[in-house]
Amino acid sequence: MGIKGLFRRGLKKLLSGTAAKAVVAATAVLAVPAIAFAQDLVGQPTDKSMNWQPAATSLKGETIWFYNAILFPIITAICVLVLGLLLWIVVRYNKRANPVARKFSHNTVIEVLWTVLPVAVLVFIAFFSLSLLRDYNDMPTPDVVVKATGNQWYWTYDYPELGVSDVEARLLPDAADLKKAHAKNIPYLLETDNYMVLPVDKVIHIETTGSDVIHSWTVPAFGVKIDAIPGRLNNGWFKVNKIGTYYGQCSELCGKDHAFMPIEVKVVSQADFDAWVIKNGGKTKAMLAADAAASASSAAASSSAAAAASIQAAATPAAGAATGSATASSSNSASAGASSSAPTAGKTAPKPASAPAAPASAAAH
Ligand SMILES: [Cu+2]
Repeated sequence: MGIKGLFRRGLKKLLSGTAAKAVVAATAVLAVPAIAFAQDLVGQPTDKSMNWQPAATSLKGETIWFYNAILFPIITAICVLVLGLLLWIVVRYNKRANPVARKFSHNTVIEVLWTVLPVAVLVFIAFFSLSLLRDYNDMPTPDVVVKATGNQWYWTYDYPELGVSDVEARLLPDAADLKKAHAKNIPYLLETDNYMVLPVDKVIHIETTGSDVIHSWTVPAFGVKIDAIPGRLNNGWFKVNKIGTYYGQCSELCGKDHAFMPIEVKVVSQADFDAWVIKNGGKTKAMLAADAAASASSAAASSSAAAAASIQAAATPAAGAATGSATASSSNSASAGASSSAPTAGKTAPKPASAPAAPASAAAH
């Protein structure tokens, strides 16, 4: 983040300079849809809008910044330069303006320039592109793991850690009909019967796979597009910073109903998410932690009971030895039994069972 942050600050300073202001203004005119940006719907396409969907994750925010601040000005500058050169040649060197053409080949300066400049432009882009790519791959510790399986032609969602499975999401029949969708005020070809539910402001680890052919789980507002490939588990992460409903579509041509397997994600508060998990037969993180604590304490109790039993087992032949009736072989087997149960008891319970075995042999004297 350090170098990139510095670079960004430098670039922003540069962009605030008067000389660059004209360029920025020209860019702004070309990027007219930016005006419509404020009214853009969250998580879904907006009529007559041309720009990116508003970002709901930091990754998407970075992606939009990368495009608007780095790629778009470079693309615009190169297009203007090439168009200008073409127009110049058309006007200055046409048959009328330049009847006798000069005949020469090679110009070392120009050849070096048109080799070095594109390389420099690509290296400049790569600097930001690779750092963005690193942010995509540098996954923080996830709060929720969700698996999306692409099927012809619907999505299945599982929450392996929380015990929620087989949430099948299909296109809502009314959303498949333009008139009905408009009448019900639901987005055409995007609304599903079930959906992926996620908590807000939490790191989501998404895993994708396909059950038949290759699909792609894509939600533009999250800046996430991950192929769902049969036999593979692809993964990515995101953290949604706003409660709401977000829509996406399968983005890998997967068959005749490829256009009819949309993605709907409801991002809710942690409390609502927990309630949804319980309603769907799963357990919340808090419940799982309580379960783990309970099973750990019962395991500790049973292991301490085992330890007590082994103490008794060790003590019994010792008592026999004290009376002189125990043979050497019986005391051997008893101590072997005590030592075999001791390590397992020692792992979970702090009470070691091997200690009392010593007094047993001492008592034999
Ligand atoms: Cu698909």
